[in-house]
Amino acid sequence: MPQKAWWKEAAVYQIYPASVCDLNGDGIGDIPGILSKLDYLESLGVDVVWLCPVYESPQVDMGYDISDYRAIHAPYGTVQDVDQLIAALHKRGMKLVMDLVVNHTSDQHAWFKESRSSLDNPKRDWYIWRKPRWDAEGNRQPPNNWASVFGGSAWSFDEETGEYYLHLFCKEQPDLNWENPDVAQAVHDVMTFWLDKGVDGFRMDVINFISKTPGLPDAPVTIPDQQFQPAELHYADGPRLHEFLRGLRGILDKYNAFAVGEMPGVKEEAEVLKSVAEDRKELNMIFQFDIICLDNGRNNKFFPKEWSLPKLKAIVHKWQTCMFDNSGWNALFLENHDQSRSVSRFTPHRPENRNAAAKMLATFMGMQAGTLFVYQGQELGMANLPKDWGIDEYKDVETQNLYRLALEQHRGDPDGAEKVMDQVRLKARDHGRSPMQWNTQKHGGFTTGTPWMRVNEDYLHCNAEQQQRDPSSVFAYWQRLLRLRKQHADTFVYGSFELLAADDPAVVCYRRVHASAGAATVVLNFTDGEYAWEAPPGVVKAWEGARRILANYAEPGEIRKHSAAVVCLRPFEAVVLLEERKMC
Ligand code: TEU
Ligand code: CA
Repeated sequence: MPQKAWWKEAAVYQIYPASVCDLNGDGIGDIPGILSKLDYLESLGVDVVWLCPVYESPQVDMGYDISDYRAIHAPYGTVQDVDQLIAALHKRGMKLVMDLVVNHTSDQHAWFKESRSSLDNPKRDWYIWRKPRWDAEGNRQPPNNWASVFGGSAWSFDEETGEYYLHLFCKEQPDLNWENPDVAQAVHDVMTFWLDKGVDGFRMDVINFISKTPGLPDAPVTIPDQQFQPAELHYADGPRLHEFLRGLRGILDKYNAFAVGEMPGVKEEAEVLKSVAEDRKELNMIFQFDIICLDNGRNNKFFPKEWSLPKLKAIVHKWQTCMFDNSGWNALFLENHDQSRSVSRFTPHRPENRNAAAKMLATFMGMQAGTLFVYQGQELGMANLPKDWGIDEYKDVETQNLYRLALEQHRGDPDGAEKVMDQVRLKARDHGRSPMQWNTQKHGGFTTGTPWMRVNEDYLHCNAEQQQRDPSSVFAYWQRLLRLRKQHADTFVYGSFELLAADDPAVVCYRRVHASAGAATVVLNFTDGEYAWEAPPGVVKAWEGARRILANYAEPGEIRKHSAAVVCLRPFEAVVLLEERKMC
């Protein structure tokens, strides 16, 4: 049985500050706007708010390029506004988690400006500088073949000092050199600054990228038709990662603060456990990427990849049982600001079944063991941007870069442009970044000005105000789900996990079992059609006898008995059946 902790039972609501609520009419969401929505968050039933970066930033990558860790990006507000947010959340018994982006800074950060100013500047070694390589023709080349996550080389040349600097993301996001102990110290100081203000913890951006393979060797060539190669092998989970994480933990422990690490590219159980197993004293949990990379194809995410339900189930089973058996903990998420909307991506549906699909996905994730992360708008079943929007509506630097790269790679294919656009429509980060849809007023009530990004036109029938009034809405379903999870925490938070019907192509079925509190069975139809499911006998018994504590259809479904019992599931039907133990 996992040890109990507040953060295991918590539901975290992720906020993308630019897109929540614009209170002063400049078209950009702001912290006062967030403050005006705390009643809404409290009524949803979440416990923690994770605020994406609000620090001073040139906004090349929407605030993930920070130029001052102790100042707030002016359009979002001031440090005093954050103080107020902390106080207002604490007054409600809620907590605030800030984003900590310390693999890299902005190139406009004072540290980098100093670093690039001369070869012997004391901050030179705070970033990763290397001399050029020269090819056989005498052309200057980057120091190695690593590709940036956003496409192209991970190195940029600095004319002034004649060296390249490393940037795993945009060229405006130079990587910090964690080999220099002053860098770790500076990061610890930033953490202390915010923890002293009362922040309850951090979500740590690409935190497993901070230790690189010494010598920065070339990555193996895995994409032969591309000059620069994926190099996670050399920068994800490097040799000193866990030493650095324990350093961060030292600061967190002084405040009993919480940490969730974002860790793209870690797939091995043993490696993940090093970061999250309780006795390791590193992080509370990490974001693991298996599910959200399920449909990313060759070369980059704008190439398609078929995925199947058994594959998805195998991933869930792997991480659910791994954490239970090894005193680790999962962070449960299907959406964030880097992903498209789950209802569009994982459950292609007819329009009339959209809400059922959104509720089914909520159930799928919400009944698993782990800390639950809800991304703004997910609680309304917000969907991807309309299909007829052109590439110009997509503002994200990753979308624009990878789109161009994918087009190049489809050179000569007359359908290339359309193929790439199909993937953009399915997976671009922009889908998760469009403004919140509050009501039926212009721009969905997000702003009285001109929104920085166009509001999804479906706000007229998908918005918070209508859903708050409607007991059959996706919002009301999430409210129930979050309440039930708390009420039956022994089963849903701490219980064991058992996957049934692992190979069924349409149904997800799992059981959560707690020795004394009881057991629950979750049945989910992942298809847009009716499905006659030959259910295992135990499930049939539960279906007939147990209490339906959560369901996305009002009336129970029918069971037909032929040779075996067949449960007739309706499109995207979701049912949670609870067998409570009788107390004697
Ligand atoms: O994301 C890290 C990351 O790996 C993403 O680039 C992700 O894989 C990709 O966007 C999926 O399409 C973090 C932040 O969450 C992201 O917003 C930042 O752009 C990135 O780091 C750089 O800070
Ligand atoms: Ca504003």
